[in-house]
Amino acid sequence: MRYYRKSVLLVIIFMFLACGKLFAAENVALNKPTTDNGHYSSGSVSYPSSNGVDGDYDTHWSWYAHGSTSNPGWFRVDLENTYSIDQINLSYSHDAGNVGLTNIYNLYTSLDDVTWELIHSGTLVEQNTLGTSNPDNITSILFDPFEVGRFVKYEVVGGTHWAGLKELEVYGTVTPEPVSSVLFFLGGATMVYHRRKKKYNKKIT
Ligand SMILES: [Ca+2]
Repeated sequence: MRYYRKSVLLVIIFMFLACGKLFAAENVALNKPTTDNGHYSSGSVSYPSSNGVDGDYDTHWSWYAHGSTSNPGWFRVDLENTYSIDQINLSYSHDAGNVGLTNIYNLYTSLDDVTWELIHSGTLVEQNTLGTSNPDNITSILFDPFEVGRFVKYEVVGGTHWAGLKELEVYGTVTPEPVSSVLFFLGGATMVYHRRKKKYNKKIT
């Protein structure tokens, strides 16, 4: 009976690990590789796409048409693994008090960095965030059911301000192995365990 209980406990632990539920929510886009279709750079001033995932709300990505509303401008992040994505946070704010200016945007996911699926569209509005409880103007987008992807792209397609973003944060869990594979593995491990136990019992009797 004791061995049976141990086996059941092992099964439960493996199932939790397979589902990624033992890990706390973390921003899986943080400091991951990025590319864009252009960013502003002049002398010592630069706003590369890496600024959009560096975890710092004081840095931002800005498209090369800095100061105009030409579109579309985009940057994408490689999560370096396939995730079940249940939340994306966008921090939109510029520092010059441009209250009311907007970015109309699309969010996409991709498994291969070639074929893209539109998962959300919206408008970010520059707010007067001084002295508010949301100083970084963070917009949270929830996905239920979750979206699956390895790459996430933020694309600005209109609005009254040049494309820019302080942070793109992605929350989710690594896409689990198919349940059939997990069960197959567990079944094999349990069989080996019981065979060894039987062999051992035979030896000592
Ligand atoms: Ca940043």
